[in-house]
Amino acid sequence: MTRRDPDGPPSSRRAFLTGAGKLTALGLIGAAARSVPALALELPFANGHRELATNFPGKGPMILLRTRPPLLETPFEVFDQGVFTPNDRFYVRWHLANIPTIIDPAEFTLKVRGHVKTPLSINLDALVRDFEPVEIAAVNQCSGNSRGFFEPRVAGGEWANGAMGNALWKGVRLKDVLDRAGVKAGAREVRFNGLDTGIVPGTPDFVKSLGVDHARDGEVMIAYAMNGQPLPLLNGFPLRLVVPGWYATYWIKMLDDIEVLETPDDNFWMKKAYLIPDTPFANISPGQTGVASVPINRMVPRSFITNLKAEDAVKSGRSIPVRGIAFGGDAGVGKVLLSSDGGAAWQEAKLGKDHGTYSFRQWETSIRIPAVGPRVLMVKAVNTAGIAQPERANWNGSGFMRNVVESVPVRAV
Ligand SMILES: Nc1nc2c(c(=O)[nH]1)N[C@H]1C(S)=C(S)[C@@H](COP(=O)(O)O)O[C@H]1N2
Ligand SMILES: [Mo]
Repeated sequence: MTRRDPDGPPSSRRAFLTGAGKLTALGLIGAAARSVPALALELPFANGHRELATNFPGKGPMILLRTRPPLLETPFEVFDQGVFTPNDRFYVRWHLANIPTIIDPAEFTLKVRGHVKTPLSINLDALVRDFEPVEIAAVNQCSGNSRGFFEPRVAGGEWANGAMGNALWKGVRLKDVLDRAGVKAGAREVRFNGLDTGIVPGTPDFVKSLGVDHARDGEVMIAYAMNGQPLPLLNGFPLRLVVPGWYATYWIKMLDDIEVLETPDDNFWMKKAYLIPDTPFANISPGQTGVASVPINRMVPRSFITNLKAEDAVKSGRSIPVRGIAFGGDAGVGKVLLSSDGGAAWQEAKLGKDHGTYSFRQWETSIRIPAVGPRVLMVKAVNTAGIAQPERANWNGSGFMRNVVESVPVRAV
């Protein structure tokens, strides 16, 4: 396929999307059938043995959690390589196994219907041509990122820390599309659906909703490009919702249907799944009952060391560079603090370029460990709203919203 300039005139932008469709001819089923991973790795928790898959369309080497529907984790070293996560290493998460393997961009339409004055059916050409393009850098993070580290352990996909990624998303404001349809007075929520469906009859379709004011905040967008390229099929080609600062469960992929609702959405994925305890950091004690729950929503701050990993040997008595990434959740990164003595003393790291409130932010500092022996490095982010990562891990039965201060035990030699 030829890569075209997404910033070019509408006809070339259309060609940009059209060209991308052909990539998908590879197909998902074929990829799964050929899935004979050659490499393996150990994630640092029980049952952490994983194979590395290299044969999913549009994807480089990815940690394989499940083939169908695909769950592919980003190998952690990718986060040391840049502030944006490359499309071919961006994690993948689907709930339902019927995922179109070929999408014809010329045939694709996005419907807007429900409690609106004028229902719309917009093709990709019109979406790109008729609405103002916008760009936003934002972290997409699965609610269950890092679930594998939960103690006591919980059911669900056992991700390490790679069910997240940062991209520069380009598309149109959801608000502009809703305004074109004309949301009627009395609208409560806006529901989003993609092209994927379940295989077993009666499987609830994967749909998610946002409050109408949130949907119209001017930040929520319908993205057609990611890091300057069409979305990979597995990340939602040709359109996905981007909900900056909110967990990725709302970021509906292969988005083809938007419905404005007059009543709160009581579908399975809003009322039964993706609920969190209504407590700070979604924290409860294991076994605790009777806690009210709410749909998962805003992200919380996190930070990671990316150039050192557990059990690495570092030289004592000299300056050692330490760097990593942080994000503020639904706010910017205020500061990043590093400890080289297990949390007794903290030093402020230097922050890298600011790509916007919802982006990863790189940080760097240096440490000097005086004597040989084991040492625990710790990193803590405080967001611009003053919320800091907790020093003790939060816990809930779904394994959501982990954001404890990360510890990296190293050996000074
Ligand atoms: N259509 C559709 N969109 C979806 C999902 C899905 O199963 N189907 N999963 C959601 C969840 S839970 C996550 S974590 C993100 C993952 O986005 P990614 O695969 O692009 O990384 O997609 C979201 N959007
Ligand atoms: Mo997710």
